[in-house]
Amino acid sequence: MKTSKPHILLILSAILLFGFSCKEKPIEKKNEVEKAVKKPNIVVIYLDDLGYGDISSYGATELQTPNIDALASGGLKFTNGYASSATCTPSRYALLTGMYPWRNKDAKILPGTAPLLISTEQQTLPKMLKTQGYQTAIVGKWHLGLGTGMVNWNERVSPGPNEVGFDESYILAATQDRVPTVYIDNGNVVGLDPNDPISVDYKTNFEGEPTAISNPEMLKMKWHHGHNNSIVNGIPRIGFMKGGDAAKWSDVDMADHFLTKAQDYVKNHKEKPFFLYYAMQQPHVPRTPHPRFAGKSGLGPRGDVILEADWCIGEFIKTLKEEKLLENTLIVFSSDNGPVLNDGYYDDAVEKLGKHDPNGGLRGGKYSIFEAGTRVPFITYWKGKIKPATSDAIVCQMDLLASLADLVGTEDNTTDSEDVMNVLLGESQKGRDNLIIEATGKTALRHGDWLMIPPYKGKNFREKVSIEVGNFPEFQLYNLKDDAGQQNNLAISNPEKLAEMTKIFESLRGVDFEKGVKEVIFR
Ligand code: NG6
Ligand code: CA
Repeated sequence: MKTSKPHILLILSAILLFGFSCKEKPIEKKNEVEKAVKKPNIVVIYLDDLGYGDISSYGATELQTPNIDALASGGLKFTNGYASSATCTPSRYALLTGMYPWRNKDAKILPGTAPLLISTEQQTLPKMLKTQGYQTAIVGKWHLGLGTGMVNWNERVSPGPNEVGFDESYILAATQDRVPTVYIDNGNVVGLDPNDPISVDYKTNFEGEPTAISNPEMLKMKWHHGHNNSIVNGIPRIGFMKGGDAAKWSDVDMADHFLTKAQDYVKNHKEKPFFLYYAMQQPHVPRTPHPRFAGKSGLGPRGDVILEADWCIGEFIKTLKEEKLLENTLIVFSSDNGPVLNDGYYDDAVEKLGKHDPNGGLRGGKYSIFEAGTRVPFITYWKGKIKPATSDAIVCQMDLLASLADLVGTEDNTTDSEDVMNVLLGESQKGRDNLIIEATGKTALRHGDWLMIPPYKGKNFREKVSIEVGNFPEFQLYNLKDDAGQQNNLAISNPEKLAEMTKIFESLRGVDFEKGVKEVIFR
């Protein structure tokens, strides 16, 4: 979205360019200008399924996350920071493209064999930054599809992150619980032995390959629902995979592995500004803490991997400091969706929960249109630039594209992303007026302190994961300021507010309830 504020970097550039243009060697001088107007590095640290209440700076008492807390206490801690969706793929789609995921019917949890969801023609956050001289990279979880159909994992896999704006990519294709369980380095499976080619299928097993059903004795982790296909490292996964033995990742080393990649990236890209999307895999299932962290939280593996993630973040920040990059790096910390305890494995997340509340008092969880689905920890940190504070402004990860465009001296008018850069820097409290949130195809409207959920069919309680997803046959209206836990539906007692909210929702979603629309789903 358009910014009204002339940008400081632009002005500086103009002054410097004007000054230098009068002198003799314009080309050399232009390089000096670029150096003088140094753009900040940008790092997005993105966790997977971390809840609003999962870190101590957001109220957790049973878990201590000192490194994330240092970002929160030294930066801006948002209390109304949103992912666009209550599941991974749509959230990541919105983060990278600046588009509402419900505009794309395929933006739903993808299998490991899904084609690339982002069109190579589409605007993306890394593409925008590249036009402004940035080096761009992703390290970690992708989950936005790869290739155009049948992927041959034994050749370079493309299109993928490198074709939508990332100069460099080191990823896991989908999720830690989905095959193929291999790292992919700029499109190539890492450590692949050509004599042991990889085949992947999400429908049928390969003859003779063990699964959780045929060979339960091979399991080190038990499945609860789903997750009963191929077994890798004793962990049953979603999908079938054959071959690629030497290339298979070690689950317990994954956090260290991605950390090293992220550290190496910043060490080796100091000459020009960089954008690093560090997409960590914790605390998504399967939760596989390194033995250094196993048992450390007392809350079972889910708590342990949160401690592990916090440690990784501390190490990563140390590297930025050692490389003298911290003062010139904007860090955005968040999570792709809310928390879930049992997401398909028996791993003590429920049994050892104790007093820990991953939701931080919010209703619902992952998959839910209630607040815990999309309201997540959201922190901006920039040493010496952002003053420590808490902000209640409404911000969404989808807004990073337009906001960062503003920061680096350009603009984006082509997406749903709104420029809230001043809010992310703590210079304004005026975030978004309206935000549509999404959960498994269902949408709701946040407007000011209010949240309106239209009627939805289907069950409210998703039994397998024990989460209320928010489906009710009537309209729901909550005042989140007075009722963060969404206990009092005011739809009947406040018809004026409901009518106002319904109108905004209808105009943003392009529907008309009065014309007999019963349910607004996008796939
Ligand atoms: C679900 C999986 C769940 C998780 C989720 C994706 C089953 C039964 N459940 O389908 O375990 O992988 O997909 O999570 O298979 S997300 O954070 O990437 O959206
Ligand atoms: Ca997720």
